[in-house]
Amino acid sequence: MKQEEKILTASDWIREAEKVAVLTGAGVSAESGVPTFRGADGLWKKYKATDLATPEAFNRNPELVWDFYNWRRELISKVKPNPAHFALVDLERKKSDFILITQNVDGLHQEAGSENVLEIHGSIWRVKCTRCEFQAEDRRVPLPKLPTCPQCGALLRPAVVWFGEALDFHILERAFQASKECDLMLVVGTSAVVHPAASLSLEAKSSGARVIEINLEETPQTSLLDLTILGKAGEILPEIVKLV
Ligand code: BJW
Ligand code: ZN
Repeated sequence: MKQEEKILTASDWIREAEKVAVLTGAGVSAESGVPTFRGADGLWKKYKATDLATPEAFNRNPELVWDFYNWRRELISKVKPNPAHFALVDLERKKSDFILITQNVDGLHQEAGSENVLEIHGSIWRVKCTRCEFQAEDRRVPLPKLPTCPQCGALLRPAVVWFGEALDFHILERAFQASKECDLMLVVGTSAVVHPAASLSLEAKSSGARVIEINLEETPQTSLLDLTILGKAGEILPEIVKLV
């Protein structure tokens, strides 16, 4: 199928669908200037981003991990949502039953204007205590070097989900429910290797939904999904949504 044909097919399918779910990953924010996790841009100093996103790394060296998160907070505070984020805002306005499930922690979907958003890997703009239940939004850039809990004095950490940690049960349940119930899922800018997020598209597919993938390259799920459109999310998504 030619690219224009794929874009027409995608917009037809979205128009026909009653319930639309979107799953996004780091590729959606790449055109805003936020580095992705895997691939050439995914490096930070001499460490891999994915090696720093673990509880073990934080226990071993909280200062290094906080440096990484402060660097990202500063970077994200300076960037703006891109046409991919805005196209998803338009799509939400066009569809009465719409949910956006994001693995991103940058908050750019909400900044663009998306409303029904599930942040399954947490938010870089929240902190939580390593000892008590304290959790709060904190947008200071930079944060104090090793921030401490206002309630108990213990070390604070970013309120994000690291490897080996459980996702919030209620958020994950809603994400699986939406994936089961949707008629159409758009999977945008994710390498589809991190679970359980990567299982959501498979859940949608096995529950009978059409699943469309938009990515710069094929992923391990490409052959299992209904349609893959290769290209930049910031170019493809506006073209599709315009036709819905
Ligand atoms: C573009 C583009 C453009 C670029 N346009 N496209 C089953 C099998 C095997 C392993 C597991 C399994 N189930 C669980 C696991 C273990 C693990 C896991 O999945 N490991 C795999 C890597 C093998 N999962 C976990 O540990 C999860 N927890 C868990 O399972 O807990 C179980 C448990 C239960 C009960 C008690 C205790 C435990 C947690 C996973 C948390 C992931 N966390 C991170 C960090 C978040 C915080 C932060 O941001 O700092 O989440 S890691 C990182 O990966 C981040 C991302 O959200 C996530 C996914 O990455 P994403 O978004 O796909 O980005 P990239 O960089 O990989 O890909 C970008 C894509 O965009 C590429 O494809 C590009 O081509 C594309 N692209 N520019 C369109 N312009
Ligand atoms: Zn505390």
